Amino acid sequence: MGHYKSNLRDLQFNLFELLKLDDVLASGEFGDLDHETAVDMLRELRTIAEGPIAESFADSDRNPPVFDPDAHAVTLPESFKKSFATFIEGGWDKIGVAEELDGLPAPRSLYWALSELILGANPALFMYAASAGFANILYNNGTDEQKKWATICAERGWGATMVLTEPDAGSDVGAARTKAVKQDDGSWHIDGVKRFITSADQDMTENIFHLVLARPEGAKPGTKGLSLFFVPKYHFDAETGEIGERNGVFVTNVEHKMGLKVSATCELSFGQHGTPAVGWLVGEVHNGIAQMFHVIEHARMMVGTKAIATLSTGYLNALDYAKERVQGADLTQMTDKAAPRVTITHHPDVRRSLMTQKAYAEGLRAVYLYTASHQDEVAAKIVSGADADTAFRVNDLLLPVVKGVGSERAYGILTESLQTYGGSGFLQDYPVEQYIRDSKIDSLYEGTTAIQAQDFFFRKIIRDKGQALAHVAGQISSFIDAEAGNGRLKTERALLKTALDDVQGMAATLTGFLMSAQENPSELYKVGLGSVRFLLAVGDLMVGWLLLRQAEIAIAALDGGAEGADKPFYEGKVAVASFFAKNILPQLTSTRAIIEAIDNEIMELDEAAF
Ligand code: ST9
Ligand code: FAD
Repeated sequence: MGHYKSNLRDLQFNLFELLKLDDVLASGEFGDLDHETAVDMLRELRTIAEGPIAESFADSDRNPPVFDPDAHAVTLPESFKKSFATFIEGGWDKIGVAEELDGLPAPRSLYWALSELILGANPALFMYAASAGFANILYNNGTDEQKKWATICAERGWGATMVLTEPDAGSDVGAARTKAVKQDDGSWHIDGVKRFITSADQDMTENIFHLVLARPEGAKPGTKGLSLFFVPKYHFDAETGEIGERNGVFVTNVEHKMGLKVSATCELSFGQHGTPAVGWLVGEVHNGIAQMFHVIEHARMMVGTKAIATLSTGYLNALDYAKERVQGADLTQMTDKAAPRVTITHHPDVRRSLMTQKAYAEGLRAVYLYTASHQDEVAAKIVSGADADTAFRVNDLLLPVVKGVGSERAYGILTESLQTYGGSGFLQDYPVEQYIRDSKIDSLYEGTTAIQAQDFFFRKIIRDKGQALAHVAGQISSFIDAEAGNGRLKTERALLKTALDDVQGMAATLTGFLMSAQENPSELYKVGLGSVRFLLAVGDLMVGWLLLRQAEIAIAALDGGAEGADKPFYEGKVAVASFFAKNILPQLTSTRAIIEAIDNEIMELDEAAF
């Protein structure tokens, strides 16, 4: 048995019972794709995710990629290449991709549910295999000629990267110095050094194409002066795809990392080794940052889902261990030294911990799938009554929640999964220590949590004039008012109401700081001091709400006579929602008080006093 434990039952519950995927499929928007096919896909992918895809997870951590500085080449472990081949040979990389690229369009909720299985089993594999998705973005943004290239890239399964970061341009992408110089033939020469580039070299595909942000000579400073370039590792015949000369883009270093080791993180040099790095302006328009955000939005969703997938398998592994591990007597018999020893699931603190893990793993899964449902017009209408414009805004609003909250909570709660094992959790005999190392990156790349929190408040709430937030808050209010749960969720709905009031209070306080900043600019610091807490609080509100909606469905199913394996599944849904409402949501009241009392003392403090 491999390390990966999926939760197919919960994925199906979310898709079909909570998010009405059958109605979405019945709309005809996704051709012949029907319930049976969707379930078959989930089952089939689960089987290979838990089997051959998960198989190389530990081996490729212990035997990470090898860099040859003379050849500028990265060699991946054989075990990993085998897992990768299984995925590609099954055609799984083409799901969710446009038909023009030989893909299979699918509802985004189904696409992300399938993705969770890979992201939980072997996340780096998903990233190496994302090239058809990258090609799709090139196709959508490219000229007619570039659309042709995109089909070649997808057809031949070339690797792909997103290239923004430089030593002095991390969060501040607009500080990038890599430049682009136009050539007489319409191409561009890219000149500079990028760092931390995921998948920038590997030995699994015949070519790699890089989507690179660079500044054309004379362009303005900041992100708006950046343009997006298509830079292949090898030149190729634009008709046949046949590989030609080596282009002047070379990997010049591979980082040694805490985790996610099989995902090669590379320094990538353009035009530094005597051969020009030739690139082509995507779409022949200078609109690089907006174009790159098409990739970034997808990647942020991917990172959040990766974190949540890892938390889920961490929890399920810990749960299995807890059911087997015998240690100590029942607390009520603690004074009886001869009392029978029990499995640790009998201990209240272990139960508290397991229920916390379950709540975040299942609640955050619901959050990412609810978000995904707003990535399709037809699904959004069914799920929340949102029109196309609102759906777009809600997806935008929730992306930093999926990414920022998903990554922070997963990393934090995975330490509970490790704790469940006692000292054994610290050993490499179990997967949780690797889960923790591999998931730390999720709060860092694709915009750190601080950046997500600022994006959430300034862009997704203030610039949006609160429209998307009001839509989601309206959904939560309707649930609170609707007597959900057949009389059995009254306390929980009251707790949810308090949490909603608290979050709305926090939003009002932060907005107040922003308004006061017009008179006194230092008031803006208070927004920066409160924004991450606010983002996490909204995440808790969303988790609490969606768990309670699930509980409502579960109560109806139990009342309808659910039996067999369904019975404990639904009972667990009711219990976890109630636990979260009673144990986590009340904490938002103190977060609100903290935000209301924010002052600028630490901003005024001399650095020397830190
Ligand atoms: C990285 C990669 O870390 C890690 C893993 C890689 C794995 C690869 C595989 C992933 C799979 C993905 C494949 C794709 C497949 C697709 C499949 C499809 C079928 N939303 O606020 P301003 C834009 S990579 C949208 O003034 P500053 C917008 O155009 C490195 N757009 O920003 C805006 O103009 P306007 C990741 C947004 O102050 C313009 O930017 N690095 C958004 O100039 C300027 O906005 C980072 O993430 C948004 N939320 O710059 C950097 N925000 O306003 C983090 C901005 O007119 N830093 N735009 O609309 C930031 O995000 C900064 O906030 C900043 C600030 C750079 C944007
Ligand atoms: P910094 O920006 O220096 O941040 C340092 C600290 O300061 C952080 O805590 C941050 O939150 C905080 N901070 C910075 N600015 C602000 C601000 N304005 N307000 C509040 N706090 C702030 N990049 C790519 O282009 N392509 C890739 O494929 C890619 N893959 C990566 C893979 C790995 C393993 C790693 C480690 C990084 C990768 N990156 C990639 C880069 C990644 O996106 C950046 O590391 C990330 O955006 C943060 O930038 P930085 O490391 O320079 O940190």
